[in-house]
Order: sequence, then structure tokens, then C-alpha cells
Amino acid sequence: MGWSEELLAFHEEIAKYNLGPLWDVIHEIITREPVETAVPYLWKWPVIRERVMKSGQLITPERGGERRVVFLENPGLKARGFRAAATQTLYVGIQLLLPGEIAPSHRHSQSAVRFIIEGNGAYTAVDGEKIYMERGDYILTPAWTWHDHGHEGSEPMIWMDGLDSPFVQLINASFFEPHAEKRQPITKPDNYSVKRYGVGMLRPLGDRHHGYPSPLAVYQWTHTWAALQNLKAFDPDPFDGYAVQFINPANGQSADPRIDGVMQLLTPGMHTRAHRHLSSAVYHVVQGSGYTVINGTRFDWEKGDFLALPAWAWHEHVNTGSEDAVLFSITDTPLMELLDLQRVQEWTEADGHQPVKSVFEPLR
Ligand code: 1HN
Repeated sequence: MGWSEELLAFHEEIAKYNLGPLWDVIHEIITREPVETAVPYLWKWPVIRERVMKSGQLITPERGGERRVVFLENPGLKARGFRAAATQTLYVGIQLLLPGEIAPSHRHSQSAVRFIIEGNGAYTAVDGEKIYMERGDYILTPAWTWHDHGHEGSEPMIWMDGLDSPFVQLINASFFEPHAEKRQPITKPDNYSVKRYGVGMLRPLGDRHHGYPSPLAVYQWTHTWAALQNLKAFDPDPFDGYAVQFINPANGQSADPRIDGVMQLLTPGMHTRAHRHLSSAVYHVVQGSGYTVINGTRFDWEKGDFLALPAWAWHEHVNTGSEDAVLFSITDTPLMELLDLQRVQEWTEADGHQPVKSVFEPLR
């Protein structure tokens, strides 16, 4: 940095007292823009599924520290020693539960959401309610609620877990408690919250429930699908196509206060305009095929794949297939908004499309 011998000696001298010179580090701390730590990345579904199924032969949920999960690890973060993170703030894992198994009850300060990928007959119990999981359902496990999973069916059950654990780790706010019993006591009828609050805009008269956590614990696929189909009567969002957010019906806010769940539909040929935001995301392809351009690199995707979108990365989506493409994603948007850090910027050149400079080659 061109500092004098005398100044360098001073730096060394104050370092002995655990003191530092701001002029030497200010541009590392206060960068003009976010620096790339997490990288854009894509995981192919067959690669994940094969390993998840293999884990079923090697470990049980109980021996596996409570859950049997293979998680996405962003190579950019892993290289910096930051483990089990798909983006700087978001964790995503793929969990397997086999018939008859139980993932024991516990609670933690991290928020968790789930998206059901395959199988049926398994439930997740949250705060005294058994929620039966079906493909396409979005399920909440709000921070500090007791939760355990059980499988009463006959086929392997696979779902995606999304947690804010990297963020919670960053601020050192992790608390964890195992339940005294493997299965928490069930105090409510099965699918209680859907029966009471599933329609969303109606609340049982006299119900005092409001605010946190969301009174609705599961957003069933039939409702999500109907909402997307109905949106197709209107103009799509230029950046996101036809997209819906899972909300807390009691307060209209994000269903989980720290993790947003989004389902978006791209009609055949649809090519969204590029933008970037501070919030990061992890996408899972529910159906269809296409690609996403992230910072000039093309990431081709098809059903089942996972895609990490880091903070402040330019991105646009294209449906190249002949059916509607559907992308599920989790984001840290509520967190960024809560912290008043969110920023959004539109790509203005070439009708909103980035030039494609390279094509990502995923591991297969
Ligand atoms: C957790 O509790 C679950 O409940 C899944 O299924 C993944 C990852 C980190 C910490 C807790 C679950 C998790 C987790």
C-alpha cells in the first residue's frame, strides 16, 4: 500500500496490543459493493438423489445427529471455511425419511421451512399438530417450535429443508433443545391449521390468533397451483414471471419472518428481465426446463435441480421447454427488509438481458 517503513513498524507495534490502523483496512471493511463470497452454483437432481438414497443405507436419523440430511454446500463459502451454507444466509438440505422411521423432537432458534419433493404418508409434527406432507406442499417450522417427523407410509419420503442457520451462526444466536420424548405429544387434530386457516382470508369467529408464528403451518400444493394458474390471466411480473409469496394469513407478512418462500411460474418461451437484489435465494425446479443467467453465466436447469443465487448477483430466467416451468425458492428478503439493507437494481441494457459469456458445467 506504499506505507513508509516507519508507519509499517507502527502497525506492527500497535498489533502487539491488539490494536489496528483503520487506514490500512478501511477498503476491505467498507467495500463499494458486496464482494462475491458465495458463488452462483447449480446441483443436478440425479447427483443429489442418488447420494440421499445411499445415505439411507448408511445412517439412521437418530444416529445422524437427529436428522438424515445431505446439504448443499456453496463452494465459495466452503473455501472460506463457512460450512453448510448455500448462500451467505441460507442453508438448504435434502432430507430422507424411510417408512417407520422417526426423526426425534427438538427445537432451535433457527427458522425452518420445508418443500416436499417426493413420497407420502409421512408427517411433520409442529407444536402439537401432525401435518401430513404431500408433494408440492410448503411447511413451516417457526423458530423455537417443537418439531419431529414420522413416517407411516411405505415409500421413501424426500423433502427440502430451508433454514436461516448460516445467518444465525454469523450472529452467534444458536439455541437448541432436544425434547424429553422422541415424539412430542399431539394435542391438536391432524392438519389442524389447514382446517382452521387453510382458506387464508377467513378466520374462525372469536379466534384471537394473530401475528407470530403464522397460524397456518402448511400451504398445500393445490392452493399454490390454483393461485399460479389464476395469475396467468394477467401480465406477468417482468422480473419474476407469475410469482406468489407464502404469507402469514393473520398479518399479511412473509409466512416465516426471516425466510421467504416463493413459487414462480414461467410460461413456455418466457424470458424475464434481469435485476439484482441484496437478498439471496436458493431455487428448486418443481417442473419444466430452462436456464437462468447469473452474472453472465448460463445455468441450465431441469426438474429437481437446485440453484444458488448469491447476494447482489444479476439474474434472469428463461423457460426453454414446451410446458410451464415452475421454480420454488427460498430467500432472505424479510431479513434484508427488517434490517433495512435491501437494495434492488434493474439491468437496463438490451431489453433487460445480460450478454451470456459462459455456460456453467454442473457436476454429474
Ligand atoms: C433441523 O431441525 C431439520 O427438523 C432439518 O428436519 C435440517 C439443519 C440444521 C439444523 C436443524 C429438521 C436442520 C435442522
